[in-house]
Amino acid sequence: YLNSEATPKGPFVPTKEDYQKVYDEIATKLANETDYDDGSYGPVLVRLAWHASGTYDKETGTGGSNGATMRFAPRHARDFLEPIKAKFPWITYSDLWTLAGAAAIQELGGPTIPWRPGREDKDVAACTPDGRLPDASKDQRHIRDVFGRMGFDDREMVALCGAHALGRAHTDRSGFEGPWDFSPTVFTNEFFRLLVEEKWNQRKWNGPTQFTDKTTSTLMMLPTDIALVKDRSFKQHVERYAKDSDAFFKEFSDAFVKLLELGVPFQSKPEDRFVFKTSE
Ligand code: ZEM
Repeated sequence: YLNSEATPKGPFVPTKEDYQKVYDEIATKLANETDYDDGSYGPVLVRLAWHASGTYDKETGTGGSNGATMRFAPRHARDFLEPIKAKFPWITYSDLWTLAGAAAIQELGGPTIPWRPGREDKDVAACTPDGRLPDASKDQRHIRDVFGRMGFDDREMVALCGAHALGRAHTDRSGFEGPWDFSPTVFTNEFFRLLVEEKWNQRKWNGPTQFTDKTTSTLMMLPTDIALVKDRSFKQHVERYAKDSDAFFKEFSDAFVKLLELGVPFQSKPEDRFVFKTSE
């Protein structure tokens, strides 16, 4: 064009406003596409961000969201985000997936999740071995092994598991079935309240061991969820979060921000994190 030599363009460097546009696009798509599960793709976006990040190993520094190596595994959430990646091709998958998890938490009524970019996509060789994510049929020792490997303490482990206020289990995915509470598309401390206040019986069915609430027999808990009230140290935090929603929101946010950043070699500082505006 006319002035192309006079106005050389450097590489596109996205600003906070550009990332807010990606956020807004995710929020709009979440609001428009309500014909999925309980009416929102939000929970499955949160799960994608968690799975992408939860492979981190602090000893070897491997795994974590940097790399987006999970893009080689098909997922509902991935398909939901593909058109957004097409519209904003400059964002890496690993940044997009974590941003989408943060956006989903905020859009579903949860706490603010400050977020910063800086993840790169790597090829399949960077994939971590299978088996780094937790197994729901296990107990508190397993929870401590897996989340300890990522560098979390008991308090953070319990806070993070509070994400099970959102979404449900699907027999065709994990073998487990049902939602954890009565409002699976709203981020609340209900998961903890139900763990403390409800009586949980083992469900009689052909599927894997899971628990159901005595009052309605419509909700479920995984064995790892029940482990949170069997273990004395975990239980203290469950009881605290059941009583104090503000403490849960604050401590969940801190732990989720940490989760999404595990193993990422940021150029930016923690104080440079973006706080995205939630949709009206
Ligand atoms: Zn989950 N999770 N998770 N989790 N999870 C499921 C669903 C969801 C465990 C687990 O095995 C399962 C964290 C911790 C742990 C979410 C977020 C987070 C399901 C059901 C299982 C089996 C999957 C299905 O069938 O669709 C175990 C064992 C965990 C630790 C001990 C943490 C930490 C999370 C985020 C911070 C979410 C949002 C869902 C719901 C997904 C959906 O599709 O609705």
